[in-house]
This record gives sequence, structure tokens and C-alpha cells, in this order.
Amino acid sequence: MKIGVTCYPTYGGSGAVATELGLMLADRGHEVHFISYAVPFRLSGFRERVFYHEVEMAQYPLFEHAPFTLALAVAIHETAAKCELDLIHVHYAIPHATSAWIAREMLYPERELPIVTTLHGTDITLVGLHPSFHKITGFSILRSQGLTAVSEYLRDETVRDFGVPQDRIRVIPNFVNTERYDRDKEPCHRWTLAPGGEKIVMHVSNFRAVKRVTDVVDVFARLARSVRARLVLVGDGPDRPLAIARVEELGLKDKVVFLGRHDSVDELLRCCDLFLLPSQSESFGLAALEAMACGAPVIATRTGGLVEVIPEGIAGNLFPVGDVEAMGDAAIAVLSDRNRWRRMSAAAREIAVGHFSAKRVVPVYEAYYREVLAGRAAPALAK
Ligand code: GMT
Repeated sequence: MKIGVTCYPTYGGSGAVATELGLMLADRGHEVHFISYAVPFRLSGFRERVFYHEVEMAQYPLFEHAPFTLALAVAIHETAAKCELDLIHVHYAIPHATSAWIAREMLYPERELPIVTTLHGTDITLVGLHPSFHKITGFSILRSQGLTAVSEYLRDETVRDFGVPQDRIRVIPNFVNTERYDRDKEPCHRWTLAPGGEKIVMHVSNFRAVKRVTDVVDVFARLARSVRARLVLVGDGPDRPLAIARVEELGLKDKVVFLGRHDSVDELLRCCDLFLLPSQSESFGLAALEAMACGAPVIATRTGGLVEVIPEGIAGNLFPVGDVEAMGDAAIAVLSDRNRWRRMSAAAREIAVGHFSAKRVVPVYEAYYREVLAGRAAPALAK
């Protein structure tokens, strides 16, 4: 197949999933064309059958906001026509599903371009609900020939808030490359991150308000009172200054390291002893899954799709949003009992490999594409 892929190229789970999926599809013999405004962050080096098409954006003094949705539609249209794409898979509905729909309309009737849209999270639960986006999001996703959601939770939210019939949405969970995300692989930076042999607690995110990074610091503060540990924060975003301020306020500067954005998260997660994800909301929690693949138990919030990824008491523990005391106590319990940690670590890896490995999930996407191409999945409302 010749597959177009559109995603946000910046750090974030949807771009990570889109890129890993594209690369694995190329490994499986498909031709993959990424169409975005920059090279996706996990796309590096030469890969056979992988192409990148940059969206060209003209600037004009009249535009206070350049119309990216239109420029993307043109780029999808052009790539589809020139490279004879069989389908376009867009990740994150806004504005990608709309641009894909415009491109499809522009191509018709010379060419059919089936659209698969994967819903990732805030495109449905937050941004998509805003009055300026709600109608166009509903309109566009209903015009995709294939529609997937990364969790049952996200599917149900889409049914409730956008009136999409449940049978039109296929739940295909996110996945992890369990060969690369593996505690036993090298390199691992344990002795650089924790030279004194401390336990390594990690959080990886885009530091947006929804991640509650100050809760990460509060949970760690409670843990650090009784366990020798270091907190490694990976990523960057608007709440980083808040997290830095909290670390200083709690006198934790010597125990916390801010690494900023990092391309090889797998290398870091390999030495993670405990992963913290106390989010306000999370449609899936890809970062938690990547940590689990590396054998790290997870302390997270009982919210959204996290319950589908982290079975309570087995690979980690889940708590109400904001309950930093309970999360801190659970962190102490896991890290101070060697047997308990070993059990949870093994279970985390087992769940990642057994349910969410790339080897299992990528063929599910492939089969879904075939269904879409055969016209057997989620028929669009319009032609
Ligand atoms: O929706 C977002 O916040 C952006 C998106 C991203 O690009 O990181 O995150 C969502 O998609 C990820 C990949 O499917 C999921 O693992 C995250 O849980 C989800 N974020 C939220 O629901 C807040």
C-alpha cells in the first residue's frame, strides 16, 4: 500500500504513535509518505520506503493567522495525486481530518482518497469541545472512511459528545516497540542519573497543565522522605517553570534533574524504577506504556484510558486526581519492598508485550486499512 500520514511533528504521544506506526509499516513493505510542517521528532535517518513532504506555508501581511488547514489540504492533495496514495491516515482530528476531507473533495472524481482518522485525546475531550471547533470536528470525523480511537474511554467520549455511532469507531490501542523499550537493552544511563545508587523515579510529558507536573514533585517529595531516590523529569512545556519553582520551594534541588526534551526516551526509561503520571485526564497514557515495557511500575491517576493500560495493583496503582499523599505512600510501598517491585515490574513488562506490543497492534492497523479500502469499515456520510 501507499500510505500518507499526517501528524503533529512536535513532542507528544500522537506524533510518536504516528511516526512509529509509519516506520513499522514501511518495514513491512508499504510505502509511507509523512506530510507535516516539520519532520516528526521520532523520524530520523534514512529509511527505505519512507518519504517526507513539507507543508508549504505562504506568509502574507493580511494574515494575522496563516491558514494552515488549507496549506495542509493542498499538500495532502498534491502528495496523493503525485505519489498515488491509496489512503491518508491522519492523527489528531483538528485540523487534520478537515484538511484531509478538503483534499479528498479536491481529488474527486479523478481519484478516491479514503481517510482514516485516529482520535488521540484532547482533539475530542478538550480542544474539540470548544465552541470554535466542536461543529467542524464532528463534521470532519464523520466524513472519514475509517475512524479509530486509542481507548474505549475515548471512543465513548466521542459517541457521547459528537453523536458518532459507536460502531463507526474502531478501538485500536497505542503500542510500544518492546524490542527497543526493554530494560535489558543498552545503553542505560543509571550511573549518570543516580551516581549514588539511588532509585530512579521518572516522569515524561509535554508539561502541559493537564499533566499536573507539580503533583509529580509533591509525590516525589513524600517518597524522598523515606527512600533514597532521584526524580528525573523529561520533556518541556508551559508548566516547567511551575515545576522548577515547586522543587525549589520544597528544597529538592539536589534530588531532581530536569532533562528537557529528549529524542531517545527508551534509553532513559530503561533505568526507570518507578514512573509517575498523575494527569488530570489521559485518553491512553503512552508514556506510561513505554515505561511499563521497560519494566517500570506506574503510579498514576484513575482517569480516562489509564485504567485500560495499567491494571490496578498489578503493574502499578491508580488514585484519584490530586491525591498526592496516597500516591506518595504507594510509591514508598513499591520502592521499599524488593519482592513487590519485582512482581510489579515483571507484570508491567508482560502487559506491554502481551497486549500492546507493536508486533501485535501494527497488523491490526494494516487489517483495518484493508477493510477501509474494501469499503467495509465506517462508511462516510458523503461520497
Ligand atoms: O491530546 C493530547 O493532549 C495530545 C496527544 C499528544 O499528541 O500527545 O496526547 C494524547 O494522545 C496520546 C497518544 O495517543 C495519548 O497517550 C495521551 O493520553 C493523549 N493525551 C490526553 O488525553 C491528555
